Amino acid sequence: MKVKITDLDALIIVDMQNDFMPDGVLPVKDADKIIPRLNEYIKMFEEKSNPVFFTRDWHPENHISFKGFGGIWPPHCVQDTEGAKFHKDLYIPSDNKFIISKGDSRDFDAYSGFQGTILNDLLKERGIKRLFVGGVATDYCVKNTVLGGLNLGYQVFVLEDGIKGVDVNEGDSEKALNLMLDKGATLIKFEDIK
Ligand code: VGL
Ligand code: ZN
Repeated sequence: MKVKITDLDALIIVDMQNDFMPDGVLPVKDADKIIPRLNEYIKMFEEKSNPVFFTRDWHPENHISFKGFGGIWPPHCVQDTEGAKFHKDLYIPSDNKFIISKGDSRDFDAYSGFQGTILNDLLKERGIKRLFVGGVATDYCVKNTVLGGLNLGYQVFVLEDGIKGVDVNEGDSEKALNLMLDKGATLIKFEDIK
């Protein structure tokens, strides 16, 4: 399947932060391996003057998703820490890019880039109808961002060569992908885009 990028399209790169990298506190296996491919997508969208959105987990240090504060996760992506920064090799365009912080208040967690953010408003303002989503983790924030986009009426493409999952339970990422596809998302890879 070939997909032509038009001005209705936006790229969403989910949570490519140090804490989710293989040597981070909440490691996603091989998360760093998708960076070169994600950079190719980012440069392609930049060249075509399409917007690129970077979501990031941006938690206070006593966030409810953390063990000891009611959650299941080790403390991760605490605001203004090294672990919350994007991986140093991730290419961030200087123009037409947006950083979307989520999970930034203590009592509210957000796996979806749409939850509690202005992402949908920014997309609507720009007339965006189709989303291309990559990043981590397939079974948490990618999944929920994709489902959120579908629910809001966007056509959503999942970058199959640009996602990695945490798989707390074996098969979680595969299940998550199947759910996204069931709900109407389409899998694509870099070669499918022109
Ligand atoms: C995520 C677990 C906890 C993610 C965020 O970005 O997928 N996973 N917080
Ligand atoms: Zn989190």
